Order: sequence, then structure tokens, then C-alpha cells
Amino acid sequence: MKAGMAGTTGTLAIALGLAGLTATARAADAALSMGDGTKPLWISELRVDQQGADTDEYVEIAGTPGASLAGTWILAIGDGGSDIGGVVEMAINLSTWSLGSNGHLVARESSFGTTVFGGRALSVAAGATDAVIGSGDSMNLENADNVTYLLVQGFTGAVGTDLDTDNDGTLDATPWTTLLDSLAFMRSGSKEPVYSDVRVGPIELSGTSGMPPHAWRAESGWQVGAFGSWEHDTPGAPAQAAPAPGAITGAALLLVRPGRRRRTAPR
Ligand SMILES: [Ca+2]
Ligand SMILES: [Ca+2]
Ligand SMILES: [Ca+2]
Ligand SMILES: [Ca+2]
Repeated sequence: MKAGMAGTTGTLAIALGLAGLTATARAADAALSMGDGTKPLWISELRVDQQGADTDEYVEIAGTPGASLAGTWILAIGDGGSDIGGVVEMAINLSTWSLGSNGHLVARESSFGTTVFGGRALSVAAGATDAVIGSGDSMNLENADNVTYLLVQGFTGAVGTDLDTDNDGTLDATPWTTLLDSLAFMRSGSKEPVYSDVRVGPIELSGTSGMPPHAWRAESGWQVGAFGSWEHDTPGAPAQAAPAPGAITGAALLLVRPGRRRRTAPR
């Protein structure tokens, strides 16, 4: 695939470090999701899927080094039973933790670090807070259909609560005091509503049916990583720099600036 400018004002196609893979993804500008500015915390990386059992899922939070996470929750909003959307699938209370000395926290399951790709198992970087959430393969970040991730303060709902009773893509209840950050992982063909203007995927990778298996926030916006490789995983550490436009062929990510027209990346 040829990477380069998409030719429309406000859109930018850049290459990803996924040599040999054919991929198409899109994401809104990351700046949209930086919250309301009252608390400098944001979601910086997620691993939701991998080749084989999903033993190594994690969510990375970043912000001011040492910042308290009192009252802070990570939520996953998706389907539940026959309800196609708005259901709280996961609610992780981070209140007992603070960001590490390097400004990062990794919320992960205890089986994290067991899968080896390319001779490397994942580990939480020195200086980051290592927050073990549940035992074994228990975090279960869904990759079967669209999921919205929210970072909020003061959550008073619960897993199973339906926040979009008419499933029109607008939340009818927001049981939190502050929305700090959000993004949605999009899977090909999924009709489930999402609740963030920041959208990552779908991306055409073998074995994922369009769901981005891994994504991280770069200065230029969200980037998508590989399914059977930890090449771009940096749990607890700052993201790798985004590849320069045109530097690597084989994959492209379309960034759409807020308030401007979306357009499909060139194939
Ligand atoms: Ca998963
Ligand atoms: Ca609604
Ligand atoms: Ca619903
Ligand atoms: Ca990272």
C-alpha cells in the first residue's frame, strides 16, 4: 500500500510499522480525547487481542508522575446479552494506585507476561505502577465487536448497568462526575454503537476480523500494533515514536481532524 497525504484538507494518511501486513484504520484526532483539562490523565495504550489465548491484555494510563488515581475508573462499554450497546462490560477501580515515577500505570491481569513472541515476553517498565487486576486471564477486553473505553472520575454505576437504553449511540446515563478520556475500538461489520469521537479501526489484519489488537497513542494520533507480535508494545513506558510518513509501507492509518469530513484511506 502506498502511504502519503490523502489529498483532502484535514486528512493525513501515515504509514505504520507493520511491514508485510495490509491494514486500514482510522482514528479521530487524539487531542479530542484529552478530557476536560481538570485532571491530566489519559489512556495511552491498550492490548485487547493477541494470537492465541488473550493472556497479556492491559490498559496503560499516563499523566503527571506520581498523580493519585483516587476516584479514577477504567470502563468498557459494549453489548450485554441481547442488548447491543451501552452496557458496562468492565469497570476497574484504580483508586488505590498512583501513577509511577515515569507517569505511567499498567492495569493488567496476572497472566500478563506469559506469552512469548519473537523471544520476548511483556513486562511492565521500570518506573511505572504495575496494577494487577484480577487473577489469571480475567480482564477479558472484548475483541468480538465494538467496545468503547472511558477513563472517568467518580463512577457510581456497576458492571451490567445499561447506559444507553434505546441503543441510539447516545448515553442516557453518565454515572460519573468527570469524563477524562475516551476511545472506541472498531471491528469490521460490528453494528454496536460506540460512545467516543475517537475511533481506532477497523483494521485489516489477518486473524482479527478488523479489530485492532493493540493500539497506542502517538503524538500524531492513535497507532495500531500487530496481532502476533509485541513489536510496538511498551507497557509502562512512553510510546515508540510514530514512523515517519512514507517510511514503511504495508499499512496506513487515517487520521481525521475534529469537525472535518472523514475519508477512506487510499488502498
Ligand atoms: Ca480480548
Ligand atoms: Ca440513548
Ligand atoms: Ca442498551
Ligand atoms: Ca506504553
